Amino acid sequence: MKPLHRLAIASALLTTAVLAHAVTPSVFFESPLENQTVKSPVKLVFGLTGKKIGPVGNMSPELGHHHIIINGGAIPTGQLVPADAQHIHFGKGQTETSLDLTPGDYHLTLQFANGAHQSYGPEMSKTIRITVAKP
Ligand SMILES: [Cu+2]
Repeated sequence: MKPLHRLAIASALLTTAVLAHAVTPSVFFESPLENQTVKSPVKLVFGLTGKKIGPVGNMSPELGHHHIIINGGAIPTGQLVPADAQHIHFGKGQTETSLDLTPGDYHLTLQFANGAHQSYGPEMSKTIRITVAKP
């Protein structure tokens, strides 16, 4: 094989590897699943790709922490995620939690936000519907 051909193949392989890693950042629920019926306390496991968990106060655009919004929805980009019973912050970098929920239907939103709790927007959120069964 001519050296130039070898270079072209190496370059093509490198391009493929780089494209494979250029994932769109997103969050998702590893559990529970969409439309799942669960029992309280509900164990939630958060998934994240394309960004990393970082400490509160670090404003790197690559970093942030999870939030759970109960029966709310995604927070617009740049807007502060409230801190109340409906909006739970995981500023210690937690990737799972357990929620006490009374029986009924819920929308749970996982929202990623930066080191100042400013939302990364709907693109970095995921909403699922679950039903909490009677004990
Ligand atoms: Cu926060």
